[in-house]
Amino acid sequence: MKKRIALLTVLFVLAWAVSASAEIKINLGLVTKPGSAQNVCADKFKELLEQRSGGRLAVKIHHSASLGNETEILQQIQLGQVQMRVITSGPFDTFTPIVRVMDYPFIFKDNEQADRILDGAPGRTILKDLERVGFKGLAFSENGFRNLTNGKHPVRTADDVKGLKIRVMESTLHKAIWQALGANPTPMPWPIYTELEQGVIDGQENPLWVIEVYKFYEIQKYMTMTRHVYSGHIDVASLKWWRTLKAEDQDLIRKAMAEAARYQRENNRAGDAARLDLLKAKGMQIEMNPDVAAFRAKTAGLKDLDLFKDPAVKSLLDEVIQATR
Ligand code: EAX
Repeated sequence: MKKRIALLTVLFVLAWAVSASAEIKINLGLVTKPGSAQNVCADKFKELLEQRSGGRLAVKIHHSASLGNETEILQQIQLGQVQMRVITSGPFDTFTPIVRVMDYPFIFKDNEQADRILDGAPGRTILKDLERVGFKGLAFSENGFRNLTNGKHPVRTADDVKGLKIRVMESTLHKAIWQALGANPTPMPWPIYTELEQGVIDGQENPLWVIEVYKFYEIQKYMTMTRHVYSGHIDVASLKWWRTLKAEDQDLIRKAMAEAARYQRENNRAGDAARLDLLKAKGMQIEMNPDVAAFRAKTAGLKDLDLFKDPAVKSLLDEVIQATR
């Protein structure tokens, strides 16, 4: 026992020594807890970057919103107080509207289409645009396709959503989606377990991993496989900080994050079938074949709203709609 404590002490001291001697220290902020999709990507990034730089670059992960909520961390990144983060794309849209294209309802049929667009020219346009507002966009990892859960009643078609108080991300587009569907959308930062438990909100929408990791099966009886939005993460650095780095280090970071993002997407997708089984076993009543056409019809007009009036945003949306037909 004593030996083990001594060994642990040595390991901690070594770990500190490594990061203390690191030339570049990177604080990476997350709002999610360990085991979450964002954390899987961040952990892989840390591992790859520290290994490849021989510890010259070190990453400290601040999870569970210990640095603040989504919007607050993005502001810290703009100021260069925090260097990096992995975050769901939704809350970016109050900083720049172009991210609404990737969160547009029912735009991607499947994972392959999402990869093709986000790893291709449209994805590069989105990452580049982020520089206007102080972010260096590096890669896309993912949350996955979002599904609706609620504690009131089964939802099969869009009309069943009417009047449900649904928590949405702090995103103008996501609020508009649920308004169009006839729900009563309430924007809130993450996490939201207590609000669901206390009935402040009736439901929420998120991919399967979230419903599992955050144990929503304890407090939400009904799930509907709406897959209404493909929810990516945008993995970013502070542009202010990025410009202080040598090209060689930028390259190390860019490559490590691209690889971590690819790893995380595969990891996330590989787990989905088992997650669905688990949620069923936990007693959730799951509607596997909702009337998606009805959901689509109610949200089809969103592209004509002011949300998409910026010409660059509108033209990228049209391009992606064409490319995913
Ligand atoms: O990434 O806020 C949200 O609904 C996100 O999807 C959640 O933090 C998991």
